[in-house]
Order: sequence, then structure tokens, then C-alpha cells
Amino acid sequence: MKKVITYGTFDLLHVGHINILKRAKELGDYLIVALSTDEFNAVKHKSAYHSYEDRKMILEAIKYVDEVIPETTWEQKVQDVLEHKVDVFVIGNDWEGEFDFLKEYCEVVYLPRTDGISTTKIKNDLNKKTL
Ligand code: C2G
Repeated sequence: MKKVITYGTFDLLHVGHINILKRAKELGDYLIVALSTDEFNAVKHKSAYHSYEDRKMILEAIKYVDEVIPETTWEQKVQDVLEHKVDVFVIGNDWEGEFDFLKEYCEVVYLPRTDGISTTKIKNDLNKKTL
């Protein structure tokens, strides 16, 4: 079984998230999503609208996702890859090159982001509508 892992906050789920999850799953047979906890989001200077528990439930409902684990630190990726026997690490190319250190442990794939959508854009557009 070829195992794939990806990481992220996945707040206010949108087609950009679905596209990366779909393409990540196509690279193997089993997709693990390491989901940023609310505390780790603070470390990333992000605040998610949905709680970790809600974002986890939403991701678990997606047919491409086989398992959701918490992402609590920047440093856990090597341990995750080893512990979960991951074959492929996938993330959007906004992170291009940032995780090349994982090439010692697994394949590293940066996939093109989906243009025109982001959680930030959703928040901004909604704010404009309510002004
Ligand atoms: N994404 C995408 N296209 C978009 C928006 C997001 O392909 N229009 C991808 C991102 O590249 C990432 C995933 O969707 O691979 C999740 O995006 P975020 O929730 O913004 O994740 P991020 O905060 O970048 O977290 O340790 C890694 C970090 O936790 C990554």
C-alpha cells in the first residue's frame, strides 16, 4: 500500500483544498492529512474559523482522505513519515523547496496551487459584502 501524507489548516474548505487532496490521493492508495491544530495555527500566525475538531470531521468526510492526524509542530514531519511508513509527501507549490529535507525519507511532490481561491480571499470577499 502506497501511503501519501499532506499537511495544512484546511479552514473554510474550498476547491483548492479538494484539488490538492484529490491529486495527493492519486499518487498512492492511502492519504493521511496532518491537520494543523488551533495551537499550531497560532504558531503559523493563522486563526482558523473552524475548530480543529470541526476541520477534522470535515476532512474525514472527504472520500480522498483516509486518516487525519494532528499537526502540532514544524518539526514532526520526519517522525510522521517514519512512523506512518509514508512513501510520498505532497504539498502545494507555495511551499516549493521548503520540505526537500524529506527527500531522504520519501518522495517529495509540490503540486500547483489552484488559482483564484484561498481561505483569505473568501474572508475578504465576505467582509466586502457585509460592508
Ligand atoms: N492549496 C492549494 N490551492 C489553493 C489553496 C491551498 O493547492 N488555492 C493547498 C496548499 O498549497 C496546501 C493545502 O492546500 O498544500 C492546505 O492549504 P492551507 O490550509 O493554507 O495550508 P498551510 O497553512 O499552507 O499549511 O506544515 C505545513 C503547513 O501546515 C501547511
